[in-house]
Amino acid sequence: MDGAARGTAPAGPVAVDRETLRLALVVGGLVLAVLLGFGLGRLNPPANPTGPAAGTAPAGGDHSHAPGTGAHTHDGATVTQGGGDGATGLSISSAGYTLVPPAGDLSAGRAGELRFQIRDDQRRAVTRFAVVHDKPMHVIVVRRDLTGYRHLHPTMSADGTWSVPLMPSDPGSWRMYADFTAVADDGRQVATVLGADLAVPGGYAPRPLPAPATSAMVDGFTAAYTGTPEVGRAVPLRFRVTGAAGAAAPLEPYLGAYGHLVALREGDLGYLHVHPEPAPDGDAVTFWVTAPGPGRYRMFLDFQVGGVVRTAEFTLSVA
Ligand SMILES: [Cu+2]
Repeated sequence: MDGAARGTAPAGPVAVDRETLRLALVVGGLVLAVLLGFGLGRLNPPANPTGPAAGTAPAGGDHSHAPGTGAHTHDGATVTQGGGDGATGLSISSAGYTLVPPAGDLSAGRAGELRFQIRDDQRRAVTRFAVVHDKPMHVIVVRRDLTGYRHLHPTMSADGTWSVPLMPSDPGSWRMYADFTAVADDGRQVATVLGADLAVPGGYAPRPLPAPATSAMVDGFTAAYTGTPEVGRAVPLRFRVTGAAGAAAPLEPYLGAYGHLVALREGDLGYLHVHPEPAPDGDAVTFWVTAPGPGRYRMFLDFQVGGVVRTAEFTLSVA
């Protein structure tokens, strides 16, 4: 079930009619899809029902694809996009859609605005997007040394121009990813991740990637995971978050999932996005991760505790 069964509703400029979306999901029997639908690269629960996720996968062992669907095969459906090994976001143009990058008016330490359009293959600005994970557009911004990660939700004006406030912390070459599902004239939905560089003028002093680690502190919380990602094979990573004195900090749903995990590859900044299994397992949340290739990655886990969203960052080395 790809295509029509994505579990998403077309959205206009003001985009989010959540009741309609919810109803559409229920009617489609795809309530779980919204938990899995946003931005799946090859970091997916295995579609193979014999896999260890079978017991907890959505009905049919399926999941929906939405922004971020990479070169990716299951259930006989293939979506071709990305860099050929499963990483996405490497191209400014893919699947008939082009990211028209912003005018370069971003400055380090100064409040600015990121603006862009998505154009179709006839160079028209796209104005119809499906709401996936509560939003019609997800934007990730990161400096090329993998610092300064931000996950943003821009708003669209009637002419299809997306904008969101952005204040880059430091000068340098930054990368933006637009992760969305466009709705074509004929209603077809195309999930894509497009990427573009953003220049922030000034001296660029890249920071080295921190050493690999399986735990990370943020605002007094510790996020830690078990599991060892492998190339080309889905492996479960089980994340737990603890607060002061090591007490479990229950994760709360955020944008329709118990966490959002983005991995960016050192060297080409290939983009992977995965969502966890729909239900937590005790105090752990499981993400099925398939590393597209060997190398080092920076993983960013957005999680919500106590109504506040935080991001834990981990360097991962895949042999
Ligand atoms: Cu988002």
